[in-house]
Amino acid sequence: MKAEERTFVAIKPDGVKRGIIGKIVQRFEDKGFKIVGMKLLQVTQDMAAKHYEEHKEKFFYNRLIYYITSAPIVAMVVQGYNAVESVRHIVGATNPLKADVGTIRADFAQLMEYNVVHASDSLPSAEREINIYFKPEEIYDNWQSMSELIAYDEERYNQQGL
Ligand code: 3AN
Repeated sequence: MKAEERTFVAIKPDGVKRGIIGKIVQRFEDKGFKIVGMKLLQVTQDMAAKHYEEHKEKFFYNRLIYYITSAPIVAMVVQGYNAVESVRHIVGATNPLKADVGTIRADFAQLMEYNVVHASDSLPSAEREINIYFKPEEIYDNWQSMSELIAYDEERYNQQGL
């Protein structure tokens, strides 16, 4: 069953400071995903608390809030088939040591506390997180990506009754 989804991805302060924004964005573009929202922004204390509310009681919570607000992030809305699960595959396990080679965290990160990217872990989380970082009018889906135009010609298949 083909399902187009939207997920939230953030290049965290360590990724921005290391100058690897382009390399990370490239991974999602290479996969054929459509980036329908993207901006550099400074996460406020309020946004950070909302984003990480599930970790409020964890021992690493204060460091997590400090880290995510320590420099700007690049926030993205990434759209495509099974985007939530697929993007998590590309990102890799939370602990870079356990992440599969070829994933962003395995290839670019050493420590769990500085693991370069965030990606939503479920469709409800994606919706919640997109709403923290984006207004509806900041998401642009009124254009066709190369994958939509050329590679995934669903319309033609449907026209032919295939
Ligand atoms: P993910 O980012 O893979 O969804 P979460 O949501 O469990 O992982 O954790 C959010 C962030 O909290 C991680 N990216 C990492 O920076 C930090 N974190 C998670 N678990 C730990 C831990 N055991 N020790 C230190 N930091 C952690």
